[in-house]
Amino acid sequence: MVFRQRMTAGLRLAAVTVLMLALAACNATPAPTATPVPLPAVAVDVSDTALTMPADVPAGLVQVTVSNSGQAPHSPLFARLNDGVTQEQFMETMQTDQSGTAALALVSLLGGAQAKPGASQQMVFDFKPGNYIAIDMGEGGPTGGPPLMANFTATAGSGPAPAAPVATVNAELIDFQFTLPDQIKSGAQTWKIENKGGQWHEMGIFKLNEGVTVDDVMAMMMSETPPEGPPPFEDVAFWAPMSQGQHAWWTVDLPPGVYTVMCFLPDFSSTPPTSHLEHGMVRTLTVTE
Ligand SMILES: [Cu+2]
Repeated sequence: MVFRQRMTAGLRLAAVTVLMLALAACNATPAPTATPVPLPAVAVDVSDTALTMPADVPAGLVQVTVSNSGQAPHSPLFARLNDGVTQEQFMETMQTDQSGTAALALVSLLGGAQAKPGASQQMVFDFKPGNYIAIDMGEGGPTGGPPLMANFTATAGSGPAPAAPVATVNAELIDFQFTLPDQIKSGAQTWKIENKGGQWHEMGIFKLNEGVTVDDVMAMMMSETPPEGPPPFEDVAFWAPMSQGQHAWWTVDLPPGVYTVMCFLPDFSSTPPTSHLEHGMVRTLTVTE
């Protein structure tokens, strides 16, 4: 009797051991997961004389890499033409309308990152189907001839949608403030930029020289007379104007330091238009090791 009980207990133990081993084996095998859909990639090349990119891009989330092969910094701005607006109409309006407000009414601006000479920038846009322009006012602007432009069309596909990038920094643009963390880590960070305001906004990111304050920079920017000597800050990064309701992701790599973020765009609701900077659209950002 005692022997039988022992044997039964032994069998039970064996059964439990087998079951545990089986469970362990199950845990060791990764559960099947859906293969992540990679973001479609679009390459944009900008030089001092041309802006080239594919004429057709997928609608939805698209990773855009802007590479600058020129000698000057370039900031291609991506814009969706409102439904029914042609590129010719937009160009004509831009040339005839000095203030720029009529041309602006024809498009939604998605922004875009400035690429320094020989460098590239990565961003992710969420393209609604439609017709777009990429326009660079940089060296081709007021002093250097006509702006550089490319047209493209975003068409919806039938495949599964890629997942949105995971942001490590959230940047919200409102009238007239930046909502940003006080501190971020150095190295490549994915910023999600959202314009939650009622006006257009941009981000100029400047690294302050040792001992320079935001007030010093503000005084310099507001000054009527151009300052003498080199500026007390470094123009590190720039995100081009973005219309209200738009969002995008941008991979920004900032070295440690103290930065100021500013928006210089005009507020067309005031007469004469005052800059968003004058409305207080300035923010200090510290980048730590
Ligand atoms: Cu602004």
